[in-house]
Amino acid sequence: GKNVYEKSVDPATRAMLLEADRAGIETAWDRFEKQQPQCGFGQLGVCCRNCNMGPCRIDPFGEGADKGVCGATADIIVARNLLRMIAAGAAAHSDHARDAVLAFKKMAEGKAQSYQIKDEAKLNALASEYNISTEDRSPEEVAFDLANILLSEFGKQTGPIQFTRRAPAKRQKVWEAAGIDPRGVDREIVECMHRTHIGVDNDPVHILLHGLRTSISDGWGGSMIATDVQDVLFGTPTPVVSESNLGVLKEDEVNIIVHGHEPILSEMIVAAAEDPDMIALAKKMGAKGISVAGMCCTGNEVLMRHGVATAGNFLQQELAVITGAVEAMVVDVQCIMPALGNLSGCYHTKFISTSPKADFPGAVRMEYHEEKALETAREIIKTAVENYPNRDRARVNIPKEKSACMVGFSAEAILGALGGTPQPLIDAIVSGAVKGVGAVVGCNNPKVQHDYGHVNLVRELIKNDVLVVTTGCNAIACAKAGLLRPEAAKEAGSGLRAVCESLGVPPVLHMGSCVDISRILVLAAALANHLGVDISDLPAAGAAPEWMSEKAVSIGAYVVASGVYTVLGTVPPVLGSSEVTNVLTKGVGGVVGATFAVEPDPFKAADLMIDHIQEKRKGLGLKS
Ligand code: NFS
Repeated sequence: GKNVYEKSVDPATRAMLLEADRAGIETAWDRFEKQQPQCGFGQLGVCCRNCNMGPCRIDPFGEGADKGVCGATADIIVARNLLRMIAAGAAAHSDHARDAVLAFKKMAEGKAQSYQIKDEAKLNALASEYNISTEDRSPEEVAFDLANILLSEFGKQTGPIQFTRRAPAKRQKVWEAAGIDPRGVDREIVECMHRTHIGVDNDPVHILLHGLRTSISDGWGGSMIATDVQDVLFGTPTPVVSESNLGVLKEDEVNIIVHGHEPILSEMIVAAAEDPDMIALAKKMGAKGISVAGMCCTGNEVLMRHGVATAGNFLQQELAVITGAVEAMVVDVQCIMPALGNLSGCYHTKFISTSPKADFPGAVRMEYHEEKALETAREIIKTAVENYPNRDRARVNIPKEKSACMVGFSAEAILGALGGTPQPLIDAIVSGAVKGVGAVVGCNNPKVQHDYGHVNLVRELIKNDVLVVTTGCNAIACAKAGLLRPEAAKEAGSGLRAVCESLGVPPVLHMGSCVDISRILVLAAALANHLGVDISDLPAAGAAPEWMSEKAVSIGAYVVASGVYTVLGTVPPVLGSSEVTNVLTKGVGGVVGATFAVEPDPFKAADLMIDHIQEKRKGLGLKS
């Protein structure tokens, strides 16, 4: 197998992988190795299990079966499978959004006392977007109306979804012309499942167009709703300084990790951890205090809003437990490895699952409901604190690595830093000091060296004066590599460096969790509208160097559907169909003005993005 150096570029990760070996503990990397060789049919996307005449698979070498029992070709099977991935990803983001809105509604009704309206200005801005009157009404009354109208976006039968109107008018026309302007969030997802049932939609292009429509209902629908409601409830992020990597775990404090995606609970955990009674209890148990750290996107949510340190990204979740210093791993939904159950059993860590939707083997269930949010959070903290005496000192091994980071760059914060208008950024782009914007996002994947693609792609972009905006596990990789510090401007080209130094910001701006890619869309729309062009005209490109989740597939689709060329670092399961591959890498450009590319080498991926940015600069009449 690979050695720890080949597995990750992150020193803390390498240290913990060595520790895992010493302790005889398996991780995702070991399980990945046991899966080798992975199924070639699956990799190409040519197996179909959508009905019980199958499973069917197409022979990629053209010698065996070239059709499934129903007659579906490789093109049909690959397209259908991709559509189901988009459906699952859009469902995950949008169902998260639904729960955020339901919590928001309960707050408005006075049924969820733990929550308040933290950003009234944003509440009012959203109300005016929806023509909800704010005059002579309490914020809660406004919030109640807003909650109901946001909830209706999910079940709408005819469009438009209101937030899609935030896209430039030209973009909306593109969607209408292609017949991919979404009608309702749930409707599009349900239709994916219907179309991919045996004997329904069997035209690959027609299937893929519905994939774009569904993904738009995620990016400009579900994800955007999640971001905005969470901002109203918990505050819109503003720049804040924090720390990242496993070194944020404390030798002498109760360590609680919040992992998953929904800030609805993690916000309460962060609040409850500051309760003097809880801190007193921790001291009674022999700890110096209580320390909360984040993981994955729920970590990003509390990092962005409160500067709560992040312990790491997706592939580090098991490693956190292996430090032997985590009293509780508290999870909600998404990107949580079921392996954590067994693993926690080998340590003193309590693996606590909280979502009514997500149970795990080996987890202690402490189900969480909005009505009693803070109460449940307190119980969880108490469980963690009381677990502190069970920590086995001999097995504690916290890597020392941690890096400072400046985070909290919501679209509002970025525009604020620019003086309330995108004009200074546009000026910098026009002058060529900043060549363009690169959006780098997405997961970790043991198929590739952990964080290698993330960090190298971003470094290469900033070196070439491309301002980077980041979310998700890429943002955490950048934080750990020191790229989210204002001093990282030294690694940027001279033009970008000067711009960052004058503003005191890093060359890589952390915009949040994966649902917060909606913030990137809002920023792109602001730039395009200010210039009077479409998003597809902007000198901008996207990338997901280490993606793995179905959510990432939906994201890739809506970023392309929004007009942004996107480079994937791991190969999607579509190569079994030359038609689907051609549509994604070429044909879709004629429909939405952007395409996908696949390039595992981050240096070559950066070149592709920079070339694209230069081409768009030329289109706008800007010098290269
Ligand atoms: Ni995005 Fe966040 Fe990470 Fe990937 Fe998972 S945590 S929602 S899906 S793995 S970036």
